[in-house]
Amino acid sequence: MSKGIVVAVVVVVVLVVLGVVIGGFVLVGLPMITDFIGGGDDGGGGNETPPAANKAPHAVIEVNNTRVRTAINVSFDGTGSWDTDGNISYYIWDFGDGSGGASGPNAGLVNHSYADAGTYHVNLTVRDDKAATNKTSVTIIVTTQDFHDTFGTVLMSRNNPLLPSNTSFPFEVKEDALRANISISFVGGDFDVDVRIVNSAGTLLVNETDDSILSGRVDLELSEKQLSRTGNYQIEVSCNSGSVYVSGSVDVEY
Ligand SMILES: [Ca+2]
Repeated sequence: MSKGIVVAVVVVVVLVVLGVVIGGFVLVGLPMITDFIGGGDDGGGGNETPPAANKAPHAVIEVNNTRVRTAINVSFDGTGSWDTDGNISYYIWDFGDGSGGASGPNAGLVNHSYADAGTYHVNLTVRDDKAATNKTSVTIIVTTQDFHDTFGTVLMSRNNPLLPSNTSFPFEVKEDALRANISISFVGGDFDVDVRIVNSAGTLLVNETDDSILSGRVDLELSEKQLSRTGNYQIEVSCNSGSVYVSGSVDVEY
């Protein structure tokens, strides 16, 4: 074959292949086009591909503290909520205390404080851009400082026989106490003191020593478990050496 014939054959082959490919597209494309047009004519044939159904969003709450005092702001963050096929367009908060709540497209991050102690169920409903919703909740325990007392200053001494070498301060624990914070301050020379806390059955809960010079301080926290027994607890302070002034405070939270 001459070069001219070879080129001609190649061109023909290419054109045939192209024709098949284009024809294929046309063949494949045509039914879709006719179907589309036909769908309009007959008012909705059974062969239509329905629009993808909207997927519901997913509500998420993050909170900075699930146990707070009354009047302390809690930060509620719903901005971690998500929607796989759209976006969160609206947030609705119910703080569970009968307040008006909070809502709006920008209410993803809100603060709220509680006036009264109690257990509150906070609900967040999120709405996506196609009006589908989802709800989640979190429980907040609000406590109040139900008992507060201070001890007057007592001078204790191991050296002076006219002064006591130990003293004790009582405080009452009622049912459902959540936490107690006890703070005891010492002012003296070179002293050594012991602090013991015993419950109403006489069981020792805490034993701390402070052997500071001039001033010292012992801060103690009793847990809900340590406060499970009701009645009069004692803070017992004894002076092992030197002389020292003792004062302090107790807060029991419920
Ligand atoms: Ca969606």
